[in-house]
Amino acid sequence: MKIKLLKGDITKLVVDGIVNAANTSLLGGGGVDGAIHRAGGKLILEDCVAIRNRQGGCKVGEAVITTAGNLSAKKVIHTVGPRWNNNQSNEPQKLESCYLNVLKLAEENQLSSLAIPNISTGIYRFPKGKAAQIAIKTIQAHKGNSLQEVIFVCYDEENYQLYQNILDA
Ligand code: AR6
Repeated sequence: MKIKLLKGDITKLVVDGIVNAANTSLLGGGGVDGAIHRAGGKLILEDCVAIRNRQGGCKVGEAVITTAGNLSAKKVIHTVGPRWNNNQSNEPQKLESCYLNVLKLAEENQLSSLAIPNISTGIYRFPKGKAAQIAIKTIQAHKGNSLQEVIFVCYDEENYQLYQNILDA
């Protein structure tokens, strides 16, 4: 499985799957979540509402999958990252669990390429360096079956530099 690094807007990518940093309500929000719902249109929200009605949203560390609506992708995988709480609420384990559950859904749905944003490092304020280590370690440990390519998509320069340094090392 190839791992790539890109800087930019994840909603513009042509890939099988786009990962969203959602919240437990699955009803949208700011940051990358807002951008994905705006660009993907109402079909994504409709799927999210159906999942809510079935199972009552999505817990921290878990993931759900929906259509990608108007995006140039087949699916969106929504995962809910932990809100940083001074490392007092198992945030690293919860973030790792996000990546593991995203990979599981990607494989189950036979996706071959996946774009992932820097989950929890915006509004949820998880320290970026620590989050990058967890993201890269968890993705690198995965033996791709359907998955041939994972693209880390950084929106801000700080995350991009952190990812580049770890991936180059
Ligand atoms: N493409 C790629 N990355 C982006 C984009 C984009 N278009 N926009 C922002 N980012 P955040 P969180 C980056 O805040 O910290 C929402 O309201 C951003 O620079 O989107 O997990 C949800 O509904 C940052 O590095 O997600 C939740 O309530 C990364 O995406 C809450 O925010 C994640 O930042 C989740 O907070």
